[in-house]
Amino acid sequence: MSEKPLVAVIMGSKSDYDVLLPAIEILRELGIPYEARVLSAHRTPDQLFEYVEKATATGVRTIIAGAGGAAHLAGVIAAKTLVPVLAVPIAATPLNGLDSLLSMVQMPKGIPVATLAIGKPGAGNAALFAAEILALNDAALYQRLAAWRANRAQEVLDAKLPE
Ligand code: RP5
Repeated sequence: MSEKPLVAVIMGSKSDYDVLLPAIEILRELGIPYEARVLSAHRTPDQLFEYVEKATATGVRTIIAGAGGAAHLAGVIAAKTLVPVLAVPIAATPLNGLDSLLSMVQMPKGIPVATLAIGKPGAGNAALFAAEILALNDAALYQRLAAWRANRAQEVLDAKLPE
């Protein structure tokens, strides 16, 4: 997107991309400028901090962080900024995302991380949550979000079951 990003989607590995795609798709659908990056808390900590500092200084207002395993990505990002951090646990190990979920949701008091569901549903909801945050100060986005939700309701009402 060419506009200045309002949301940063950060993933710990390129292998997380597929799971975070629903977040990216919803941001696109709602017309929210975003930027997606692969940055790891343990493999590229310096570059991660550098990016978070720069992104938040230049307009990013919500950060979505997806990672698997001992997922400290969202927590270390939250430690470096007051911009809200929405975490998406990813099933990347034999523990199927429970490891990542607990790592994200069990942040010690003082540094909050808002943790969504494991995997793609959580990724989609992270984007919707980011949209809700941004819509508090953006009436046009609020309308797009309301229309998006109304369409989902209509899909349920229009559902046809086999005879
Ligand atoms: C985490 O380890 C990443 O977020 C990813 O979910 C997991 C596996 O990473 P790769 O080995 O695929 O790079 O840091």
